[in-house]
Amino acid sequence: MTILVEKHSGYRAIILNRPDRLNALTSEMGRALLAVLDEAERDADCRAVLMTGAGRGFCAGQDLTEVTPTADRPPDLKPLLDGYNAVIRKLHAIEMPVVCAVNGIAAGAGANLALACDIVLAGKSASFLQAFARIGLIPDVGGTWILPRLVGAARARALAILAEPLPAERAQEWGLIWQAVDDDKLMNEAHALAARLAKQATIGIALTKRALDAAETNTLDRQLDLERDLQDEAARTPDYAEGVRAFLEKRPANFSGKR
Ligand code: T3D
Repeated sequence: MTILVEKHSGYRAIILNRPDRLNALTSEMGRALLAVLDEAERDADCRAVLMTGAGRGFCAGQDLTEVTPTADRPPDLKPLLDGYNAVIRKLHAIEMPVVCAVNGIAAGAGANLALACDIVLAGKSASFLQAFARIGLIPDVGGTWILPRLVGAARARALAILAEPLPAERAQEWGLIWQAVDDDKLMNEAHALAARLAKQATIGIALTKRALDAAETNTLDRQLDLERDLQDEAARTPDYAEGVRAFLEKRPANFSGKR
C-alpha cells in the first residue's frame, strides 16, 4: 500500500508510504490520496487529518521514472497533474483542519502538497525544495499560487528559480510553515495537535478555511459580506452555543463538531 491510513480518536493519519523512493508520488498515489481524503470527510467521527511520510523523507515529488520523457514522444502531464490538483483542491475544501508533519525532504510536488495543508510542522532536519527548475519544469501542484502568498514575491521567485533547499527553521522564519520542531518530537507534537484540533469547533474551522481562501481574490467589500454570511452560519452551529456557555460557566467547551 503506497498510502496508509491510521484511525485515531477523532482524526486520521495519512502516511505516504514509498520510503525507498522518498515517497515520490505516482498517479496511483494521487488517486489513493484523494480517495482517503474523501473517506475521512465521510467519516462523521473524523474531525482532523494528519499527513506525513514514512521513512526519512516526506515526499520527493513526482516519481520521475513514471514520466520519463523520450526524444520522440513528450509525456502528456495533464492527466497526471489533474489528479494531483484534485488533491490540492480537496485539502482546501475539506471541512476539517489538515496538519502536515514534514519528516524529511519535501521536494517538487511533495513540497507543494505539504504547503497545501492548513498547519505545517517540520522536523528541524527537513527542508523544502522547489526542485522543478532543476529539471526544466515550473512549480506546480499549487506552488506558484501558494509561494508568493506565504513568503512574498522576492523569496518565492528565488525559491522557484534557484531550486535550493530551504531548511525547516528558515522556512518557519520566512512564514512558509507554522513551526520547525526537534526531529525526535515531530510526530508526538503533530499527533497532539491533530488530537487537539479534533476536539475543536470543526465547522467553525471549516468556515474559517473557506473565508481565508476567498480572501485571496476578494475585495474588502466582498470579504466583509462573506464574513458576515459565514459567521451567521457558524453562529447557528451547536458549537457556538456550547462555546459561549462554557465561557460563561468557566469550564472547557465540549464541542461536537456538528452543524
Ligand atoms: O513530469 C513531471 O515530472 C510532472 C510532475 C511534476 C511535479 C514534480 O514533483 S517535478 C519534481 C520531481 N522531483 C524532483 O525532481 C526531486 C528528485 N529528487 C531529488 O532531487 C533528491 O532525491 C532529493 C533532493 C529529494 C533527496 O536527495 P537524497 O540525496 O536525500 O536522496 P536520493 O539518494 O537522491 O534518493 C533516494 C532514492 O529515492 C534514490 O533511489 P536509489 O538511488 O536509492 O535507488 C532516488 O533515485 C529515489 N528518488 C528520489 N526522488 C525521486 C526518486 N525516484 C523517483 N522519482 C523521484 N522524484
